[in-house]
Amino acid sequence: MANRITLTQFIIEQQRELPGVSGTFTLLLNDIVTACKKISHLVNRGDLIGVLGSAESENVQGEVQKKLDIITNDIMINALNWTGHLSGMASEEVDDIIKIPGQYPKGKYLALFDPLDGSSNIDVNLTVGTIFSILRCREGVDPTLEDFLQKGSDQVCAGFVLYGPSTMMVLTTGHGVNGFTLDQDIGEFILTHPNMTIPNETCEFAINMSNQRYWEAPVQRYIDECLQGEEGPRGKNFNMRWVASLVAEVYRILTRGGVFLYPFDLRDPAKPAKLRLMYEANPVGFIIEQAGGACSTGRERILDLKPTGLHQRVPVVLGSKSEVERIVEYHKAD
Ligand code: AFP
Repeated sequence: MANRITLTQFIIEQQRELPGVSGTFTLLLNDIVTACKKISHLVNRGDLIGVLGSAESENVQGEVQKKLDIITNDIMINALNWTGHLSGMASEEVDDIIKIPGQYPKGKYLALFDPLDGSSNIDVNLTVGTIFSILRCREGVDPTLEDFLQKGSDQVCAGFVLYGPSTMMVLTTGHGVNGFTLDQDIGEFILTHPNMTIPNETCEFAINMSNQRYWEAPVQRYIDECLQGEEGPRGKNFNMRWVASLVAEVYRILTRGGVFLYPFDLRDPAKPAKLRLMYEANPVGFIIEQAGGACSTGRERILDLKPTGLHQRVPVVLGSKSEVERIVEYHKAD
């Protein structure tokens, strides 16, 4: 008990080792932590405080919003817009970039977030999460869209908070991946999962099989070989999982390996895939790579993509390195 390291202590100690660090980043991260603790409380209280169910509105992407999508978006914005650490924000729930109100100072970072990922799970009491990505920005300016459209490899920090049986934050600043569990009694995230590393070999895949008829040949081939098990070319049996909550899938892969695919599909030519690059694929891609895994569209490394829009969608294949490399090989051979 005496040696428990809090998230704040961990970040301060990590930042001390870096030259020229001002401490602003630690403060920004604390703002995010505060917002996520509030969200954790609401998710946990659920119907007792009437926050479940549909808001009967649509977000910018035409998806039906849950009440909690709107509430959590407001929590994130209101926790971050006044502190002076950010120059701007972007959210899954908001069409344009979110400006810092004129009365507040502007900082040197941009925050992008999905305030409640997996929110279609909220009414069935399954795991949901908040995903965030931090980028650098020209200090003190009103950022333009172009300032946000940075490659995933330029992220300063990425993380997600998992509202599951326990509330956890998984974080990288480019020096490995660490997991922290919220101690509800003292209201602090405690380092419980240092140096998270993805096992390279795996026998588990995650994909929404109901979309099978829309997949391209390389993904059909990969999944077909997994399904053939011991009798097929892989010579081993595979297990399958699909939570429909990216944070839960990524957390499982961080702890016991596996591969997750939300691949390119032919359902709707306007949507090459489902997941969003800037506040879903990039942050989880950074985390996965920092934990020794890989993250690709099937054809390109996700973190190398030059974004073209705030809400751009990308195919995602992530997880244990050898499996992702195999899927990339199948795409090359196609
Ligand atoms: P929601 O936030 O709308 O529930 O979407 C969650 C998500 O973006 C991601 O977390 C899941 O991996 C994926 O969608 C699940 O998609 P399907 O519902 O098509 O399986």
